[in-house]
Amino acid sequence: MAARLNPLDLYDVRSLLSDEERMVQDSVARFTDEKVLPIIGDCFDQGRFPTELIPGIAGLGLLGATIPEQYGGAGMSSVCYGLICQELERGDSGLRSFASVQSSLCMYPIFAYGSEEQKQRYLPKMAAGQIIGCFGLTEPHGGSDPANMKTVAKRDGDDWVLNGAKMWITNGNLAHIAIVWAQTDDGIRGFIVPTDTKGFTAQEVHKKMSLRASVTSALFLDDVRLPGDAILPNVKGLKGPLGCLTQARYGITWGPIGAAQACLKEALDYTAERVLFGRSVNSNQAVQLKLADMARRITTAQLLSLQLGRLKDAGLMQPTQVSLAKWNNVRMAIDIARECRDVLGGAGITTEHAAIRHALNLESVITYEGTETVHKLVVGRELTGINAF
Ligand code: TGC
Ligand code: FAD
Repeated sequence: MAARLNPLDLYDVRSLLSDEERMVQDSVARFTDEKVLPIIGDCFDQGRFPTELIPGIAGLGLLGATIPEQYGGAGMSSVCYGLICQELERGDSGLRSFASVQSSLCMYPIFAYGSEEQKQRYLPKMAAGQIIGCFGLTEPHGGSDPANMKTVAKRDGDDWVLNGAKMWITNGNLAHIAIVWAQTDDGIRGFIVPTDTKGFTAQEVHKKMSLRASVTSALFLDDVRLPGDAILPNVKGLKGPLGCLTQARYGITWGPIGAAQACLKEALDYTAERVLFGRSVNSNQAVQLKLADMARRITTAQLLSLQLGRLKDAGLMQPTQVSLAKWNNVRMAIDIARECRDVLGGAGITTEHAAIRHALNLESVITYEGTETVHKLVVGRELTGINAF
């Protein structure tokens, strides 16, 4: 008889990974199993980001994983970075968010657009988790259209003076530095803003029903005065922040695979144990159809992200391909998390089980880094050549 397939990896996508990629996946998976899963339900209940996990995350090289070793990074491939996101998000989207923001939205712009002095000064400490960053692009009047930015940076002698507000900023109240995007006479530019600078305030967003184990903040910049060398010198225009988003969105295509796997595993275990009408719940056709559909969608997402990662490592990945995968994979995961919640019945409504936590978290994931609609329209623009935004 043929060996049984792994229900969370029906096509043995793991066999397509290199030894190094498998090793990275295993070490992050262990971290999630041993350090994250025992506490994360309580963190979500309490609305608390587990800062005590930061040294462990940094110790495994998960912050700036793809940044070269000369700047303190781990010099890993994009596929390794994707697997890191997948295994962290199997624990909770909040942890993957923390790593995405630090790595793709803060370390990446310093690495890609910063001066040598900025790279030396910030990147090693960020990789070690000693300096935490946040990324301020979205503004209160509308995040989907960042070109309509109101935050301004004006020259005053050698200094820059920043005024404006940013909204929904992950890590805002944890951060030592903020990468802030602002309009200048020369178009949109990026600035490294130490969060203890006079005039800078971060205010945590409360009453969240999603990403409760993550810090989300509003940022206010009121005559924030920065030295001339706080600007990221090597990029101008919207392509600066959008280039960072491409990195982060790539990782986000992998993360929700982990969330969906966690939910499917929980549903498989629960429906095997629970007996109704004289038989286990998983022996009903209606339930098996749901479980089979989840496995189908997870498999498709795994293959999509792996090929995207291979394209990225070959220097061939296009932003439209990232949009398609972010749309597909987050939609896959939120549908699965909701369906698993249903299959758990009443038990599914508490955070004793993971499904509702993942489903609620994915409400943010489907909105941030470009809403699902934005990504569909990016694909539509590619197909038709018509900008429908
Ligand atoms: P468009 O005219 O298309 O482009 C302007 C310039 O940017 C270039 N570009 C890109 N570069 C790199 N990567 C991409 N994905 C790029 N997309 C565009 C483009 O080539 C052009 O360059 P140039 O040299 O010609 O000037 O700009 P648009 O205004 O038409 O863009 C439209 C749209 C809707 C796609 C864009 O504005 C968009 O993506 N909106 C969504 C905004 C968004 O995703 N915000 C996310 C904020 S950060 C966040 O949510 C973090 S959550 C993190 C967590 O907790 O995990
Ligand atoms: P809007 O842009 O106002 O959109 C409202 C609705 O209109 C959406 O459904 C959208 O799809 C739709 N819409 C917009 N344009 C069109 C169109 N042309 N056609 C059809 N429909 C359209 N931002 C950061 O900069 N840094 C962060 O660290 C960060 N972290 C976040 C963390 C969380 C938990 C959340 C929820 C958000 C975070 N964001 C962050 C912001 C996020 O990127 C924005 O919420 C997102 O880009 C959408 O912007 P908005 O909320 O202003 O919605």
